[in-house]
Amino acid sequence: MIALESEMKTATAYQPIDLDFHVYLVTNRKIHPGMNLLEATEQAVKGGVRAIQLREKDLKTRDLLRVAYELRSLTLKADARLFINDRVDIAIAIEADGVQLGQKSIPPYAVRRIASRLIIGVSCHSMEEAMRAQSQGADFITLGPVYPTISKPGMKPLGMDTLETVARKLSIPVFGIGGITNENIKEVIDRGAFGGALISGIFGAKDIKQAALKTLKVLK
Ligand code: 3NM
Repeated sequence: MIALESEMKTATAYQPIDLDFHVYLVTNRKIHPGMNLLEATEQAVKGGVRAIQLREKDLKTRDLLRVAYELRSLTLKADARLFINDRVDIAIAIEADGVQLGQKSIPPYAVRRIASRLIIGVSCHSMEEAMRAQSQGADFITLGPVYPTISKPGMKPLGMDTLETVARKLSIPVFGIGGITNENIKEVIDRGAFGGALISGIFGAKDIKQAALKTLKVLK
């Protein structure tokens, strides 16, 4: 018999997983006009990025699915992880490595029931959301925005101190997001985060491959 939601909400039995990336690159095809998403992602992968999140919220389902297949093929060849924003159905269909859930998405404990293989990230914006995501079975979270960012205008930045407090409190990996660049990603990690998630710091660069190389190099 299916458990009641109240019984499933707290998920404590999951084993922590080992993530093998510290730079988590999020797509936005609109910030590299003149280069399509596949080409731009290929450049980033050539520059050493090993985790991509497909986040193209305005694409229609079939267009998103087509891009997801293309990125799956690319990331498999490069031994890189691929996460799909919000769309668990597409993540399952293309055999992605994981999903990135929002606060209004299907929650982690429910994803486990339909796709136990998927790695589950949850986007959080406060200590409360972070604690809840962890207790509901997230494998990792992103926390932000850490800094002001053109990619999320109007959102009040949390700052590095809040990132540090949350990262040190949680037992699952935390990625800082929002305004992360090669100039601050090392500090993000020094403050206790597992890594940094970013869009414009790599995809907003004229030379995406070089930007990726530079970002990975500062973490060596
Ligand atoms: N999520 P950039 S901030 C997609 O706070 C996203 O949850 C955020 O873009 C959050 O690296 C953000 O260009 C935008 O600042 C990240």
